[in-house]
Amino acid sequence: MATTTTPATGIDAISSTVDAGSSDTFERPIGARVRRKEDPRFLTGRGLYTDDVRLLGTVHAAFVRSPHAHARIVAIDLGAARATPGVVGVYTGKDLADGGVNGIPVGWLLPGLKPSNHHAIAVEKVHYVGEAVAVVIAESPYVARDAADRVVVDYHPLPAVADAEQALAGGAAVVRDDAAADNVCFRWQIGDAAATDAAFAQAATVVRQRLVNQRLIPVAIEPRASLATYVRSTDELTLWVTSQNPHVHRLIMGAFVLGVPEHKFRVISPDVGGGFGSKIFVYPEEVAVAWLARTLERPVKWTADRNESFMTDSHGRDHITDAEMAFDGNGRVVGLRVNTIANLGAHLSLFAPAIPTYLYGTLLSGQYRIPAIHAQVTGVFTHTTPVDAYRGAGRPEACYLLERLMDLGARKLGVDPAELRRRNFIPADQFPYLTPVALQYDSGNYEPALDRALAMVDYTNFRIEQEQLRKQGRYLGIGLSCYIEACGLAPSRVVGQLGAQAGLYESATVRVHPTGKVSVYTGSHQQGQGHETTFAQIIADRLGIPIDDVEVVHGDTGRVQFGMGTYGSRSCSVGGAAIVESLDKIVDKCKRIAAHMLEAAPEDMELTAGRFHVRGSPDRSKGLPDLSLAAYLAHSMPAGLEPGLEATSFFDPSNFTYPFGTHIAMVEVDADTGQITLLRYIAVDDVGNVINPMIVDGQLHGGIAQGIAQALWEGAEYDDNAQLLTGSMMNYGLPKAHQLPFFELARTVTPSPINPLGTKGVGEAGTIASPPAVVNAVMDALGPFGIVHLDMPLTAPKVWQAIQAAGAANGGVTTTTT
Ligand code: MCN
Repeated sequence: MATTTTPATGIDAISSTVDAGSSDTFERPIGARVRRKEDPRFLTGRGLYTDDVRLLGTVHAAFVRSPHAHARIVAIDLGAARATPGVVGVYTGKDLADGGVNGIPVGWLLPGLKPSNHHAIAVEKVHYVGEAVAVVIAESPYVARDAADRVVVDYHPLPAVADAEQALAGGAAVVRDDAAADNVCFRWQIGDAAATDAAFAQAATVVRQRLVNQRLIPVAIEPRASLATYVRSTDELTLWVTSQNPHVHRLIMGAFVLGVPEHKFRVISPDVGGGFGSKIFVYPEEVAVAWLARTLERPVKWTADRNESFMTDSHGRDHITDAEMAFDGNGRVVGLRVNTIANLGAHLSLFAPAIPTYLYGTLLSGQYRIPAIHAQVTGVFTHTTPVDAYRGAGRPEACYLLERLMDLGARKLGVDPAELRRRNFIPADQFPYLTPVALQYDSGNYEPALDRALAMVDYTNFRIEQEQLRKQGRYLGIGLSCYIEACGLAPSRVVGQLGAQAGLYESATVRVHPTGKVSVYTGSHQQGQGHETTFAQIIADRLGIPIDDVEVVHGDTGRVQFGMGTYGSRSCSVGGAAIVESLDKIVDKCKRIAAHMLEAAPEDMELTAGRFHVRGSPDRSKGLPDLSLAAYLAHSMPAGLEPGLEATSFFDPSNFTYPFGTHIAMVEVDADTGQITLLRYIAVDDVGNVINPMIVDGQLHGGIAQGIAQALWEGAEYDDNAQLLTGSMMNYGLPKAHQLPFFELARTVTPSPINPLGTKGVGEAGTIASPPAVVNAVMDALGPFGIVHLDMPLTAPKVWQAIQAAGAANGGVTTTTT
């Protein structure tokens, strides 16, 4: 069977089988639905998570947390806690500061931004509910918890503010004494204000909408945890921690917070049970645990309980936006004006400044040709849990805004929403495409994805049926979302200029052992994305060896070279590309050794299905084990070639990758109750070449579920005193499987030219695309009531009230149920 090779990359397109050049055929691992290698251990309870690590002599930490959103700490009485049998010690923020622990820094600086001083344990003041005030160390976690309850803190409560708009109003409580009195952390803008004003002045039609993209709380199955141990004799500190990026953890904690040299500090992040962005950041608890292990010279462990997770894991989203879109007489978008207030919480979390700016404003062109865009963002401190990256991070907010405006525009213009989008798509022959908000899209072809999705949903017939059902008092709606996202933030040179305090490359070492088995050491790390399988597929595909002969090593600074970790859907396209570069070096060396053994010229050697053979002579060949053994025995190496068979590469991409697609939601709204039923969900995605279609589908399933949940159920709520009202599973609306329809998935394939695999990211696509698809569908269903917009989450009471209000406005007719 012939290969299907994509000219842009040279990588075989999905689901291919190649002729091995002999009678046997070699199933190409890339593109195959390989079952996840890691699943047996996860499904049988044999995963090793941070809390599973047991060290002799471990003591346990429990944090005393503020019940107030804003208060001065007048005094702390530690006496009763210290006197509790089994307590080893009790420590305050002052103890840590006196012990040389610095504040946690910010990893992305914007011009004029003044970072807050983020102590691991509060000193003098608390700034949000749940902030740590003291830590108790005891022989058991139960004693530690009980003793923590015996710490008496004398607080002087101060006025607090949770809402970002209210924090900007005159007379609002000042959040931070060490920041601006107006609670503004930064003001940032992108695009051309004058050109946008001119476009609006000429526009035939303008739609305007205030949009609230509500605050979300990441709820990973595994709560955050840390365990540290210190060995005095070797001066080595080891920290096990729930981290998506252990090297970044080590660098920041070692160099900036604790003052521990990197070569004496090992960070291990074993299995991680979900992160969704929330485990990228350096958190106060792990700083305290590491410092205490060193101070006490005993292993110290802390595992968050669920309430602590809700209060202290970094939250996501929380934008209030005034958005306006201008159209010409032909329904072409001529301008977009955006003014966003972004709630940052009480402290600047590690990458917080980047999320509502470079990961949001730069995405505001979407799939469309928009000649003039201007966006302003005001980052605001409030007395709430810090806000940072959460699956999608800025891109869902941009997509939601654009796709809601597209639907509002369609309604006002009287144009079909699919047609309006099609009219404004960037044409396929315009790539690479430079947007007015500073990004250059690598590749794209938007119409086929839209066409496919419309065909799958039978759009034309749906519209006919929708009309008929409305006459019977049934309100069905359909919603489109044509999304784009930017994955694999890069290149390091550019992000450095934009304020990133880190590079954004990825590393990989491929080590072929003497017997031909392979270990790959990757700087990426998994929290459920299946890297142990997909990375093994990349190696097995190239070297022609069984997937089970490949071991993927990650998450340990003591074993893996410096790497940047997993976030921004980068691991396949950046981490995978680093593996490919190392494989190139391995293959090159193998060819030279094989040529030497076969008495041929290296340039005449070819690799086919695991055999290095002389071109045109498949029988004159050597397999990988022959060559690796030869490389390690080194009895007869080609002149000038060193023994051993391993290679390291750092891949720094020249650009992001830009996956895209069209998602369509179909809903029915019960006008009597406001209840929404999701009837169908269709997703046509383009993530370039695909390594493992099953894993890609799984990533989309999870992402879509999270996005639907934002649209319909989830939302963090604070009261007027900045108390978190949704602090547990009882009152935070996580999605449940029975609420979700079967997801109907399809793909188009437009390879990315900027990495050797031709892949684009998929980890966040579903979360980005789905909220506007669902909200657009509900608004479409509510069209007959004259309701044009409701903010997420679209809970039944909210929808019901809107229908009642619309009915009252229409003379008391609320529904037309027969
Ligand atoms: N993949 C593929 N072909 C492609 C693209 C990706 O086969 N064209 C595979 C990759 O090899 C990888 C998986 O799909 O196994 C996801 O790859 P990628 O899109 O590169 O994303 P990352 O691996 O970098 O994962 C990060 C991304 C993000 S940013 C969040 S948030 C997220 C997500 O992935 N959090 C998750 N998916 C998650 N899935 C789980 N189960 N848990 C989380 O916390």
